[in-house]
Amino acid sequence: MAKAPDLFDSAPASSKAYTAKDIEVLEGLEPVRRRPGMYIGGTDEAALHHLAAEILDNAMDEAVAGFATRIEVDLEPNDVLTVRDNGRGIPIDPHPKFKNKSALEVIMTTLHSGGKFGGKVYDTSGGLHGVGSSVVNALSEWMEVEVDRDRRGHQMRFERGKPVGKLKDIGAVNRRGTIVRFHPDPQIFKDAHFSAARLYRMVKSKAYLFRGVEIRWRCDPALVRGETPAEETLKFPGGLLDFLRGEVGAGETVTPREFFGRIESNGKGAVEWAITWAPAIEPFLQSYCNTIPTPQGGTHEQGLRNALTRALRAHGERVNSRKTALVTPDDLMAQACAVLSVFIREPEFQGQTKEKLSTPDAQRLVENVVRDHFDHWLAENPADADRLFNFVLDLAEDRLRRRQEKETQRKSATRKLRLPGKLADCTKSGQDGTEIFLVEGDSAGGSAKQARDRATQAVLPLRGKILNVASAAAGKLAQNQELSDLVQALGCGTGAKYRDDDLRYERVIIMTDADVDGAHIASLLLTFFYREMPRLIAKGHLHLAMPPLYRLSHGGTIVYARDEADRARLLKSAFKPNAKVEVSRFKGLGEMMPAQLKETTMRPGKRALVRVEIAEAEKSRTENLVERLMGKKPELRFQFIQENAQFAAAAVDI
Ligand code: 1YM
Repeated sequence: MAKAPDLFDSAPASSKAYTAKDIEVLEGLEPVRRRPGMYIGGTDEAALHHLAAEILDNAMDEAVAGFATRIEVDLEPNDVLTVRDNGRGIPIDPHPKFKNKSALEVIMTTLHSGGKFGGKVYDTSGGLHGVGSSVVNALSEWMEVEVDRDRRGHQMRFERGKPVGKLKDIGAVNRRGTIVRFHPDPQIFKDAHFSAARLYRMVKSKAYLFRGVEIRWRCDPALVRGETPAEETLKFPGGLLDFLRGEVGAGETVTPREFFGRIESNGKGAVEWAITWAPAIEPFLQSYCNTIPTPQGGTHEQGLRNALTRALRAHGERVNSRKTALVTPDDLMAQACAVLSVFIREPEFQGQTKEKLSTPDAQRLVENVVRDHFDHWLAENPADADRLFNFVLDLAEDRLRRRQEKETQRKSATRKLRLPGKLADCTKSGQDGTEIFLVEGDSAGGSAKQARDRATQAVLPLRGKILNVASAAAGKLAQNQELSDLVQALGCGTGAKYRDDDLRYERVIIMTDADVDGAHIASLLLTFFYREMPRLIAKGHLHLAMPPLYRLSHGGTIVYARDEADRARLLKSAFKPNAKVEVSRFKGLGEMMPAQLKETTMRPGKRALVRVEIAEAEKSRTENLVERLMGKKPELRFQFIQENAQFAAAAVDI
């Protein structure tokens, strides 16, 4: 039998013969049947396929160690699986510690740590792996093992982990190797069945991962579906490169040649990889350690990412791109299709499912080897190197652009968050069709919040008399809570910094009580807008709401009057003469029912709004009036009152 080439120059397995005393016995198989989840991660379909993987891995170990060249996997009906290899055959000599037992029996009926067994070169020890054949035996309804060694055949049968009879000598054979045939225990795996497709995929990946092996796949024709063949011989002399080409197919790639490499005997371990960049294909990175899949990545993947990034950056610096530093491992891998396989001694796996490689040496190993090869690859193919560098740089720039956009979105979101807490904002954003009501006091604010149309109407309650900006010192404005809330809610800035585009509402509506205090607050607000946001007024945004002062009712008729004159007019026009009309006076907006407030003052179409304007011709007169009435000099105010005392009633009616 031709020996598969050793992976290592210094491989010890070929020189070190197995002796039964090397076996370290730990415990029987009862714990496995009691808590299968602890050993194979569960009792579902995935766990069931773990059994298959375990046996297949043992055969692969024998191939990778250089003793087997061929493996056969045969799926029969009723979930019976056979795996055979042409390796040395599991040892069968009597075990010194267990007088009447063969090594095979001890191996199959005791839990042991895989690595301790006879110093296998690349056993798959670690985590779920390596606990090996005995766990599969424990969880099988029956298992038959045939060992062909030294030209004689031997058979042994087990049921639920226990031997049924002794090791049988079946006579002379001219083959060599191990055959394991088993049926998973339906008591353990209640509804689980082998999937031909899944097993085929597993088997095929093993063939890609180790070019020194030929795997014959066979499956009962009744079990095959779709693309799974009933029979196939799997051998891939191109290894991972064959795999990559199979996956990428004729898809367009950034560089015509793949980056592929393999180093097999540096004394520390073996590494093989195949990578291409294919923009139209779903990217992937599949990694393996000793042919065991490591879907959670780990140190070997880290080594690959680092090596590729460092080499590509070095290329970027050589061609003098100032943007080299932008390129990260994520950018490089974002559109990569990559397969990575390492072979190391005594690997350690991490994580709940033991699917992540944690051996630190694996990172160094991969990083050094791949860095070296990628440097050469880039230097030898300068056109490809440029294409790849520019491709990855584009991805990096896209990423940064997206981050920038996200950042601006986040910033505008927090700007919105910094709106004053008292503001009940509308849900619609932007000026179009939205309005904000500036309301006097929290209780009126409460009614207004209930009366509003949430989609388009915002309400900002202002507490008490706001600061008179015409008489206050400049610094006071910034310190005043009510006014800074107002400025923030409007979003448009003040003074020279006013920007009409930033105003968050189309209409700003001052809504105060229809009394003297309300008028005062309205005039303070008008003064504020006039001084701090004159363009807001000029653009026609500022309005005064006209809440009623009286409610007149008789029979089913209810009308609202804005002031005394309105009341007198409505008493005559809305009711029959001499009707006993009930007249009530609102003390403030807060007294009105939300429904009343909505109908009389807030609902577009029904309400009366007064737009505040400063007529061009009146400009100097307005400035003069504001200065006199609201300015710093009380004597001007006193003079105005003296001159206008006879118009006092009208002055209230702003
Ligand atoms: C279809 C499954 O298990 N083959 C297999 C297993 C072993 C050997 C050869 C083997 C290994 C060694 C020496 C060694 C196993 N050996 C052990 C133990 N195929 C399958 N083929 N001689 C034979 O590693 O030194 C466990 S499995 F315990 F001997 F190490």
